[in-house]
Amino acid sequence: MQWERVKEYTDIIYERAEGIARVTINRPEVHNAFRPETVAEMIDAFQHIRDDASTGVVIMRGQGNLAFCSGGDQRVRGHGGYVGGDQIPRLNVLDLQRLIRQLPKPVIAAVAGYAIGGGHVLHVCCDLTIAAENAVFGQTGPKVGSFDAGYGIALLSRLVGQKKAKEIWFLCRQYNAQEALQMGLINAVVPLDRLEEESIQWAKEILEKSPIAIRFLKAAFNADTDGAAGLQQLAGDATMLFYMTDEAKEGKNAFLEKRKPDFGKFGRLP
Ligand code: 2NE
Repeated sequence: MQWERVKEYTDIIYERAEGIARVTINRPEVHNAFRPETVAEMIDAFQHIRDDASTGVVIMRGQGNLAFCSGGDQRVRGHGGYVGGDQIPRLNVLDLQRLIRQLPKPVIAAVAGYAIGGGHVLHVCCDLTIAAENAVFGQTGPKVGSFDAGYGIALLSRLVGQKKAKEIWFLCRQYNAQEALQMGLINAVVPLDRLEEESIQWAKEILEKSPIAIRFLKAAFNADTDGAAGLQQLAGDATMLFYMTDEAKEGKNAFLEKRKPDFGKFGRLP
């Protein structure tokens, strides 16, 4: 793969090749913990990916082999949130979680090393997770005085069931890749040196499929779990398709031409 840098950032690397976008958290000195600026850059990259018609699948990963992401950077955790250069306390990773969920393209987490704390929730928010044999999964919130009671609870419970999700949060244990696979937390485990290749293979298999079918399926999974926001996503996709029909165009054209719309010419399907 010839990865092309799409945009230059400080804390992340955003590349693309052959219909695949690759977003890498690039802070290996802190096991790829995120600060507000890291998250702002991720949001910018994912917004670009959303509008980029040439991209169909995203691979998200951490720099190096030791960590996918170790959650919020505890060095910049302040009073009421994580504090960046603008001195505003933020939990902007929650915005990123929603963006990953709402992106009309699958996001694959490629996990080498630790996916811990807020980094664990990020992989939970991704559509698929492929782990290297050295991957370690877990939540640390109650140990470090934090928690993510949104997707960190709702989605995790859907994946592994409430008893296991409570164990993960209440005991803050670490789980290896095989344990994660057994509990339905991830999709596959591969040797570390095959993680990249395997993630690309999964992405390519998705890229062979109908983009609109994949888009609707992702929205439907979200509609099942995300309440009105999930329904809105599915409904928005339905509107997008409806706008492509002659029937919808007749409504718009009639308004602009100041005439009564003739919807009678469109048949009604069973
Ligand atoms: C991940 C873990 C278990 C790895 O342990 P180990 O022993 O392999 O590495 P070590 O030495 O702890 O980490 C290497 C370097 O990375 C830094 C460490 O301080 C260390 O730096 P130096 O001492 O070499 O200078 N580092 C690692 N994680 C960091 C972090 N999150 N913030 C800042 N520096 C970090 C072990 O490193 C670990 O337990 N890390 C902390 C995991 C954690 O508690 N994350 C925050 C959870 S809360 C959260 O993410 C959150 C939320 O709950 C709600 C909303 C938003 C975020």
